[in-house]
Amino acid sequence: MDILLAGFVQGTNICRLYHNDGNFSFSESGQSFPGFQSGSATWGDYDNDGKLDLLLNGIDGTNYMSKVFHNLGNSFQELPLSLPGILGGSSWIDYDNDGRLDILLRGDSDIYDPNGYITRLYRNLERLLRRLRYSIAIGNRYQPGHLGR
Ligand SMILES: [Ca+2]
Ligand SMILES: [Ca+2]
Repeated sequence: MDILLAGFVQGTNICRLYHNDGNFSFSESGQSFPGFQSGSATWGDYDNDGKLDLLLNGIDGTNYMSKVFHNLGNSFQELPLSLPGILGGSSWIDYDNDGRLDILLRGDSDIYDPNGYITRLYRNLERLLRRLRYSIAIGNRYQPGHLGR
């Protein structure tokens, strides 16, 4: 099993994938991912090709981000999605049980906006991730009118 290591290390945000070489030895894979902190990294095979893809969210130092990286086997390719960047957590979940992993984002999308705390579900339509027409409000920061963001 390999290791993904992310966070704030010696003044720098990192996100590094280490390959398990066996015998308790790991080597850096050389894969390039944006460094981030205050977020999450979750593996899931959204396109059911047998290779785990990567969902990242957090802050890269100045910007909030949420990104999906498609596993091509020997490399990863960022999908051209426009997911809102958030501080908080994200996860793969097949909420509609259609065999395709969907995305749940929950966290703060704008620290200066009192309505910035969001929970959104994105449905996986084949290779397209489409935001559902509703948001789920959680926590104390929910405000009416938040729906549809
Ligand atoms: Ca995959
Ligand atoms: Ca699904």
